[in-house]
Amino acid sequence: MNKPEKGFPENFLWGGAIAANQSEGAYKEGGKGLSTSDVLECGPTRFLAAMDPAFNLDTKEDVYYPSHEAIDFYHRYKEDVALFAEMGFKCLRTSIAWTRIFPNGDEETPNEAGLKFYDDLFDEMLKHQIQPVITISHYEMPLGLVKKYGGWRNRKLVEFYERYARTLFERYKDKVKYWMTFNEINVIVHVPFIGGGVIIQEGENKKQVIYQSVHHQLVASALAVKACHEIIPDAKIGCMLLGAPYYPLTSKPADVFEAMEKDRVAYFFGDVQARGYYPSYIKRFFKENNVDIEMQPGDEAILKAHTVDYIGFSYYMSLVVSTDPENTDGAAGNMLGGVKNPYLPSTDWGWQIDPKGLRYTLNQLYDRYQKPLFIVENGLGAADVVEEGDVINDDYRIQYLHDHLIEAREAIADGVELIGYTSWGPIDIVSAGTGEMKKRYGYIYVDKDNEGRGTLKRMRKKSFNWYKNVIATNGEAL
Ligand code: BGP
Repeated sequence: MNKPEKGFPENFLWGGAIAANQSEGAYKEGGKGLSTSDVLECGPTRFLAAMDPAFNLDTKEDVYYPSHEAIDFYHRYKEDVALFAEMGFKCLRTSIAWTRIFPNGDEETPNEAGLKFYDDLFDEMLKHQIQPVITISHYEMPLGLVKKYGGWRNRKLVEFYERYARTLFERYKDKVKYWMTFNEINVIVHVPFIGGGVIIQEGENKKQVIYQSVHHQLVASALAVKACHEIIPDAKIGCMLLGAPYYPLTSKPADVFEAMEKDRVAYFFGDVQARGYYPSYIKRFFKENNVDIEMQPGDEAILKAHTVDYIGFSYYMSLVVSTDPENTDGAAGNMLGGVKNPYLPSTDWGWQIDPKGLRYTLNQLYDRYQKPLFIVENGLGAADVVEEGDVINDDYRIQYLHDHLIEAREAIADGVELIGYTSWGPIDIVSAGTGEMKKRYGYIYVDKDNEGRGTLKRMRKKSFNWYKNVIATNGEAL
């Protein structure tokens, strides 16, 4: 790859990232089955609610579920893809809704209407020279697999996922050359229902259930890598980690060590997916927490043989850890949490803004794995105001993205091999964490509110032309 001293490589994959459950809507159309995201309500506690052993897996009447219509991308994708093309996108990251392809998850044959939808979507992107970058499972899975099998705690899921992945590779082999197996795979440790359709029951050893489910996902991911390499030899398939580095609050050795331990909770996944084996530190952790992973003969060989081609990751913020029990000054943080960093500002949703942390993360990941990196999510969730004449002056978003891209450029100059950047939610979509529409990331505004009211009209924000110019100049305009 051509690496200019201070700039972005040629063929850098500029674009944006969305997910099926947060954008498509049409939750029952084309034979789609219900997914785990279809039973999540709107509100700040929706992830917490899904941690309750008594969590209701059926939709209730008179309740608003944000995924059911979302921004109606299912019907409006042509208009939206044209807007992405106008910005000059080289790629669009989205996910496939598992439930459009296998409505309950355990069918033998796929649903043709679902397959056809993505054929049409990918054709539309390719018509505009936009490469699809596809996540196989982004925070959703068939609800049928949760009800009947208990989600990823069940080994059967490996087989169902492999069938699903193989179906996708066979069908889209000529159209999709960039894949990722599981979105933010490490999230299962923090919110098991979101990451793996797992509900922990009273009295269960939570860590045992979670890491057994994790093992199943890691094997499934490796089998998907294998299948992808067999079926689409010219494709690249990566993992996808939630990247939020931990800093120690003080230079107290205990704090420094704790920050390393916290980082390892996420690195564990990358370590297995990129290096191909369970790292030594996790074995001690398992022992001390009475976790005993049941493996099948051959699992270790599968993990070893089928490592990922690149590391995809999201980056929104850094986090801070303190071993001082008196320090309860918490900061919000995309499911992970920590204490407040006195040196950083926060977004309206309490996420700490740290552009330098992106350069730090890129260097850490590259030092650790020596594989190409792909920033597949980054962005600012903010409440935008529509001014007269449909004008949206989102200078704060431009600032956030600008500052992060400057640090990405620095990381490239540090020697990091970075293949692309897809900012999160280039068009406003449903928030994963809260289900809100008010928490907007887009260059394109969508007229819809938290209660589901609005015309769904699309409007260009100030950041639209800004990003267009960044792409047109391959980052020179920053
Ligand atoms: C990541 C998820 C996305 C996403 C983003 C922003 O964790 O992969 O699906 O939505 O975070 O989070 P939120 O939507 O909660 O602001």
